[in-house]
Amino acid sequence: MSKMRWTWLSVPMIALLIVSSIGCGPKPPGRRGARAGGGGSDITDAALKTYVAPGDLDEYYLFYSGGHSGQIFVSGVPSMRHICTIPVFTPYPGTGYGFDDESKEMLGGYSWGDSHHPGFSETGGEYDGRWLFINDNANGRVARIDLRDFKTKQILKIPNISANHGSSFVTPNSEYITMSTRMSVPFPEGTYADVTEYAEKYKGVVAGIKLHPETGEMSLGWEIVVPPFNYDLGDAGKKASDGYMFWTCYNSEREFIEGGKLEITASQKDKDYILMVDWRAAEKATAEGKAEMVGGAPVLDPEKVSDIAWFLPLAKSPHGVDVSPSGRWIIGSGKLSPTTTVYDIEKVKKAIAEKDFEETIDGIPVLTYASVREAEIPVGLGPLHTQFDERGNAYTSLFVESAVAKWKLPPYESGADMNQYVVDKVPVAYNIGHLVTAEGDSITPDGNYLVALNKLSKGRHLSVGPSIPESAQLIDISGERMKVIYDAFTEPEPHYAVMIKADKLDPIEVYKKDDPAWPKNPNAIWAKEDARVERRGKTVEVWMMAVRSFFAPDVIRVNKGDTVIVHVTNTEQTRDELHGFAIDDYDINVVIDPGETKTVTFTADKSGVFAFYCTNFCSALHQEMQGYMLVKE
Ligand code: RUQ
Ligand code: CUA
Repeated sequence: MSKMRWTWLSVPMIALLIVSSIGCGPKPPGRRGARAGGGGSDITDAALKTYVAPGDLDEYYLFYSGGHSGQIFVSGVPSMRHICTIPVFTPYPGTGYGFDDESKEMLGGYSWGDSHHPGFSETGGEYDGRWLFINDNANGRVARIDLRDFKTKQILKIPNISANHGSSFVTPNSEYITMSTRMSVPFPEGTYADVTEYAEKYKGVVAGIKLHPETGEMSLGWEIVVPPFNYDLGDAGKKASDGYMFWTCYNSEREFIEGGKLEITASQKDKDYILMVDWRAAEKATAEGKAEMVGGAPVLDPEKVSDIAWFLPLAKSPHGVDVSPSGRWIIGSGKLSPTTTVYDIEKVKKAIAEKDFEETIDGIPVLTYASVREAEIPVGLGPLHTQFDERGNAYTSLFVESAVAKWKLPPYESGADMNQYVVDKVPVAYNIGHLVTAEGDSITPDGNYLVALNKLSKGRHLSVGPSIPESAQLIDISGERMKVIYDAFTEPEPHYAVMIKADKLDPIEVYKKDDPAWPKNPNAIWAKEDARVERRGKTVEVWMMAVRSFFAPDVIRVNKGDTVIVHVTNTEQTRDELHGFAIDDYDINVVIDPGETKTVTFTADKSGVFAFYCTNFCSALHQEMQGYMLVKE
């Protein structure tokens, strides 16, 4: 059977074919044999649950971080089909991102980023479908994507943050997103101090990035200088814990011994911490002028300003910290411990009120572990991250065990054997990092799908040589037992992902002419008569129109050494009628969506005749959509 013929087969027929293919019947030709590690799934059931027929749409959008690709990948769930890539921190010729003046400026001279944790804007603790935020672990940045047009609109870089990992977690009404230092460096930023002075001169910083309630515009709210630990994962409190932000941290040994291997030196003590910040208190202290300006940022010092930050002791070398949908339970996972710790925010508040502290580190009180801990859950080996459903279950990824553990949130019977609360486990292929449930960071998760973001795919796909994609597995969590139902692959390398109901997003189809929702571009032209070339001294400015299937003007005459500014407007108002504007040998590649205007500025530094053309196949006469730039010596 050819691949083509699958398209007209109905779902029951496919199911029948698959059923007949297991057991005695032959396998569908062209498919390789099944591999091990599928989690014991029923193939027919899996096929029915994940098959989205041609023309049908998925139930959820899944936004994967793209890791060191710097991008975001968008897929549909349950089909797991890749739909598009949203370029964020890295130029992307496919959409012309990083080639026009505006996006080039936004990239700030960096050619990559390391995107780890996407987070949706929220209203009342629910995903509101307005914006998506994502951190850059490499260059201390965070970005905002507008979900009306799936485009990156802002990249914010702030001072004093080194390797922004514990980001971008969003508070329940999108007041703030988090940023934090993963690798402590001398403070303030730019100071030189040898690693032998690590304990005293190096510092971590955590920050609250304020969001404009209408536009989502990000700006620095405040920073807090914290001990030189490594601040890792974060989460924002909600409901019972609204008003707090949490970050795990490792290397509370506060040392960096040259040649000493951090993996060993940072695991000497048996406990590290979760840093908890009261962001309303930090906001108030900053407004009252208690912050000092350091490197251009308002920085609060817990040695001088009290009641803004606390430490919760946690099993050593922790990774994930996750807040349950009710906000009451804070889950911390120490990757070297076989248990996950549940804290009760009510007990935390009581311990703060009673000053029930073990000690104080650099002005930050450490709450007494026994007073704030609710339970330790024996989930298994190498717990990293936890997600939730709406039925009181938590799902923790186990890196070492290569599995997902499902367990019950409190209440627990006193004195009970905690093993009974770990109710199911499913193996994943292989070595899971993050995991995500549908709307899993909101106050009302959906509890039907979970995606395991695995670190190693080890050949569960056609071989592509040694540079291997990443694997993601779709898991059905609607029943008692979890079932792996689909394997998908992405470019390197998703860390976290977030999943939102498809009907919460309503992206535009074109930029409508005169739509007040979008800022008017003063260089837009909508008629051929307005197309023109103007020269001012050594600058040549072009107002160009692109429409099926020509450019106006189609000849640009310049002299070698001129500065050339081209504003291209795609005047189409029809969905999917994109045009491109590329100039041969000039490394120019602009893509203009219907109704959009983009500007590109360059120096005509090579003389000769250079063709320009449309890169996006737009009509039967797409090949004819071309012109010339003449550069006179
Ligand atoms: S990380 S595998 Cu979020 Cu960067 Cu946990
Ligand atoms: Cu316009 Cu191809």
